[in-house]
Amino acid sequence: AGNPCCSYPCQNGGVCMPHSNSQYTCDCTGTEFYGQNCETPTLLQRFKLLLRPTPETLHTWLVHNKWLWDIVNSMTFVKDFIMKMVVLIRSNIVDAPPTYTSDHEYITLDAATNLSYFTRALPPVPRECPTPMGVVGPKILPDPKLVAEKLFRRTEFKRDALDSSVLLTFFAQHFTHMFFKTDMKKGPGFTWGGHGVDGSSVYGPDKHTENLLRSFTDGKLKSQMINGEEWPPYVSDAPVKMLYPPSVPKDKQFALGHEFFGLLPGLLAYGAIWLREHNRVCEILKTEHPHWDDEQLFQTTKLIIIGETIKIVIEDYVQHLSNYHFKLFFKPELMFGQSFQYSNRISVEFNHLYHWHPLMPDNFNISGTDYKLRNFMFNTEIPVKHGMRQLVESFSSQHAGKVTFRNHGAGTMHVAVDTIKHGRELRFQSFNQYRKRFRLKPYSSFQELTGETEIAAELESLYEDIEAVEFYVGVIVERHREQSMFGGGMIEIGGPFSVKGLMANPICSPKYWKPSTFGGDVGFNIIKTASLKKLFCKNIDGDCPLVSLKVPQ
Ligand code: MNH
Repeated sequence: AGNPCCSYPCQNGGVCMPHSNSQYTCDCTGTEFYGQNCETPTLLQRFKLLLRPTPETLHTWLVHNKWLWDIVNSMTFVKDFIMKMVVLIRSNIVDAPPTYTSDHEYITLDAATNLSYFTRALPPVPRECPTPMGVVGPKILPDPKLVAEKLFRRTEFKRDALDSSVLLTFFAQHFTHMFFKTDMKKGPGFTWGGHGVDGSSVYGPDKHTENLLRSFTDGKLKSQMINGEEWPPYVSDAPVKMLYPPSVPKDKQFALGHEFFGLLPGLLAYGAIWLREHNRVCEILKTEHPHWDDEQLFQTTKLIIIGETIKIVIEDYVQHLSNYHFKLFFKPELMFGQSFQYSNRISVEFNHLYHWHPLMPDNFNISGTDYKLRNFMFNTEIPVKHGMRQLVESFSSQHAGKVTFRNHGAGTMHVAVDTIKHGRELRFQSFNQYRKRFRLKPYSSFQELTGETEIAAELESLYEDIEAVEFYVGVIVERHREQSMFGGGMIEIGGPFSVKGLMANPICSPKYWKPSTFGGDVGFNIIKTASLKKLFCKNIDGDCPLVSLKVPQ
């Protein structure tokens, strides 16, 4: 007899325990449901279900009724309450401490203690199950290359509906590579990252790299002046491990916090602007504390840079992605005294859903010159030649692609294929299982999933059963919500991981979040007033350039 848990009989977050006689029990503890399959709500839960608006309704409210949100945004008590609820409700959906890894379909202590694992929101499908998704769908899933060709390859460039700019694209890539770091030597379920916003995209993944990037004077990082602008040092001056192709000479290889950040001028631009900001903050702290040594200036500036990062991610980046009329804000005090764990673990599902390669256009226009991706990649001359001002203005003026079906550029198709392969190797449960895990209604038809007919028909011919659609395929081809960059799955699964990762940072905890940690009010205020616009404007000479995550009309 097979494993009865392969059919996922336990509902509402109940845990399935198989017995030797092909029977099972559902552990409904803490779910507020009971019954054989945790299918019956308790009286209290029944009321909650009646009163709680669906995620779709909430989204509709948040992207409409601007007049109402304008009032809400002006009332401190009301907006504080809403922001607190956003953080608490979203982060409650993420298990802390972490529970699962990709190596076991049950809870292990390793899941909590072994930091080389990405964690898992849902455990893998047991190996002995009849099909890759449990009991439903084909025994052998369709060829990943075929799936990518039929569903992902860009036919024509579709631009993002919110007019996101390429500056947004590179922000997403630069920011998330701080914590999405698959350790392929160990396998797709493992990571060499620090599980959160740790500044490693600027300072490197370890102490050794950090020391190579430091100047050891006044807390500053090594840098060089080219054409009157501050840029990162070359590898010859800061011999960190970087992955450049042989075509880039050693004396043209910039040294950055992440080994891949030589890949694209947009990543180099963000690397350089954060480096400039670090060195700028060092000078401010040195004026404030003339007696501080290099070490204290460096360490305190690093804390400020992490604070600025979180502030900008919430108030500029997530604000843009969400498109809500409610103005999100960074206020760690809101969580004090609430039940909230200041620890975070990156899940491999979060990594997969963040493969937003459709954001990338096929060519890049910098001040009138069109570069094909092929000539843009690993081209370290471009940033220096055009300068930071032209880069940021050009990125702000070019449209990003729409994260949807048939919009992966040729240069990133292989990444999509790998993502599908990894999802299978890690035995990801189906997209519908993840919808349920994150409090969404599972789809009942392919049409309902895509909101159209052509892709729905392709999907059906590939997967046969709606319950067998894979996770990554689901989040990409899903019908978008109104006034949104994504479908409901991307938002409701990604949102909790994102909010938890930002607010569970150590600097947000009561013993850290006070002026003295950041060199007094001067440092604390740098965090509290940070914005993407200021980040660029304070670090580019002359007038403030155009800095926008949205292409101006
Ligand atoms: Mn991208 C991983 C290429 C843009 C997010 N990306 C990878 C990998 C390659 C790659 C190669 C390695 C994965 C593999 O093959 O298994 N990515 C690119 C290229 C571009 C690019 C050539 C632009 C052109 N990537 C982007 C953008 C995002 C993004 C934009 C948006 C957030 N990429 C990811 C994530 C990973 C990844 C997330 C996973 C990283 C990891 O786990 O190590």
